[in-house]
This record gives sequence, structure tokens and C-alpha cells, in this order.
Amino acid sequence: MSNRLKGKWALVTGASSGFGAETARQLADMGVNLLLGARREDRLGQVAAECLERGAASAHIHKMDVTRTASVNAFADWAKATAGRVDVLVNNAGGAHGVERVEDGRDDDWEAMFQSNALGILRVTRAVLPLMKPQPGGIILNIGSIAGRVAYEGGSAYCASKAAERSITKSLRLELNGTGLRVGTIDPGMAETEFSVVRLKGDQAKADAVYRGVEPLSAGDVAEAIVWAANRPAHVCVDEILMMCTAQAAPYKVHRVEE
Ligand code: NDP
Ligand code: 8X3
Repeated sequence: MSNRLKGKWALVTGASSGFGAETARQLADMGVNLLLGARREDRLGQVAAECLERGAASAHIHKMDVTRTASVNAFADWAKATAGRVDVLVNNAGGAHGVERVEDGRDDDWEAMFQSNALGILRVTRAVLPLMKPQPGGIILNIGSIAGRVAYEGGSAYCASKAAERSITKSLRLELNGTGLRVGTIDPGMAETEFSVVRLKGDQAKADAVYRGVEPLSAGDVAEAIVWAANRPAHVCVDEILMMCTAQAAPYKVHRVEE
């Protein structure tokens, strides 16, 4: 496979774990310069060190919170000072909080999901676009979910925030038509990361049960799709990828094998 990413600058949000960390590692394998953001700076530092070992052209980290405009703008200023350009933007930071039905839902959970999964993408993209526009051929990949396409019980606000991500991606694709910039969404189904531990408020046993009797997607599976989409030639835009593990035919249709 041609490596069109070597020496390019990629900015990944939510790079401290899961899809974001694995995307950073796989981009490192291709000799990319990395700008990595998340709230946990220590974890970002570990990921950056691994990336350098794996061949990243450079790996830079900066603490950021996508739910705060000032933090996102400071992050973009840092990216400008560090790199001066961004060729690949992966809007990955986010997650789910809670599994309650609407009647039992909590404002802080709902707000956290919309803040990170929807508004966070808007904020980061607004701040980073000036670093992308001078170089036609760049790409923005937003991380959506099967949940943005198919609603399920206990997922109202998460599904809605990911449906918003889908609309944001489509609007951006239209707005950037003619600039040479590409925009797409990568929409995975269940994947074993820290996602369920966060969603279930740190209950590791409940999180493990989500994946019991199933081989879910791994962070590596999803990162491969992200890196593949980013590595297409400049005239090819991968508008969307929907991917699930073989055992999952819908969010609520998962074939489990008794262990
Ligand atoms: P993880 O919990 O492993 O990773 C989430 C990442 O997002 C972490 O790096 C976390 O870093 C970062 N993050 C969360 N909130 C913020 C914030 N406010 N500001 C900055 N960074 C933040 O989960 P995944 O890797 O699975 O999730 C990545 C994305 O993929 C999410 O958008 C999620 O909704 C989506 N997704 C996940 C699926 C799954 O089944 N795992 C399936 C489909 C989509 P830190 O805490 O250090 O800030
Ligand atoms: C995460 C996948 O199926 O838990 O976005 O909603 S699912």
C-alpha cells in the first residue's frame, strides 16, 4: 500500500486511550508527525513515547478538553506554533455516560455527551480549519457510531449526540466542497476500549459483561479503518464507513457464545 502520509501532520483528539491512541500508534508506523490531545496528560505522554519508538516523525502532546472553547482554542494555537499546519484531523474525543432510559436520565450525563460528541467536534474543527485550508488534500475524520444511525433503549442522548455528529459531518462536507479538503465519518459498533468503563461509571465487572461471549472490534480494527481512509489519494473522499464485529448485526442484536 502506498504511504501518502509520511511526513504529514496529524492531529488526534482523545489520543490518551482507545481508538485515538491506537490511531496515533498506526500513524506513527507510517512516519507521521503527531499532535495529540486529551485531558489526561500522563497517558498522552505514554502514547507519544510509544509513537516515537514506532517511527513517528515527531510526537507532541497538549492537554485539552473538547467541552471548553478556551481549551480548544489554546490547543489550536499550540498546534499552530508547533506545526503551522494540519493535514489530518481525527475528531475522536468523546464517549457515553450512563445507560438510563429517558425517564431516569441525568442532566450532567446528557450535557457531557452533547458537549463532547457533538459540540466538541464543532469547536475543534472551527479552531483547526485555518491550519488545514492552505493545503488542499487534507482530511477530517469524525468518529461517529452505529448509535448515530440506529437508536436503542437506554441510549437516547448518546444516540442523539452521534446522530448530530453525522449531520455535522455532512454539513462540513458540503461547506468544504471546492476547497480540496475531505470530510468523512467512521462509525463503529461495539469495540472493547475504556468506552464501557466510562459509560458505566467505573464498574469494570459490568463493562466486562458488555463483551462477554463476543469477539468485539478492537481499537486496532477501528484505527486501521481511520488510517486507511486518511491514506487515500487526494481525489478520493471516504464519506463514511460503518463497521461492526461479525457477531453484532445491530446495536441490540449480538450473538453471544456461552463461555
Ligand atoms: P475511550 O474511553 O477508550 O477513549 C475516549 C477518548 O476520548 C480518551 O482519550 C479520552 O481522553 C477522550 N476524551 C473524552 N472526553 C474528552 C474531553 N472532554 N476532552 C478531550 N478528550 C476527551 O473510548 P473509545 O476509544 O472507544 O472512544 C473514542 C470515540 O469512539 C468516542 O467518540 C466514542 O463515542 C466512539 N465510539 C466508541 C465505540 C466503542 O464501542 N468503543 C463505538 C463507536 C464509537 P481523556 O479522558 O484523557 O480526556
Ligand atoms: C458505541 C457503540 O453500540 O455501544 O458507540 O452504541 S454502541
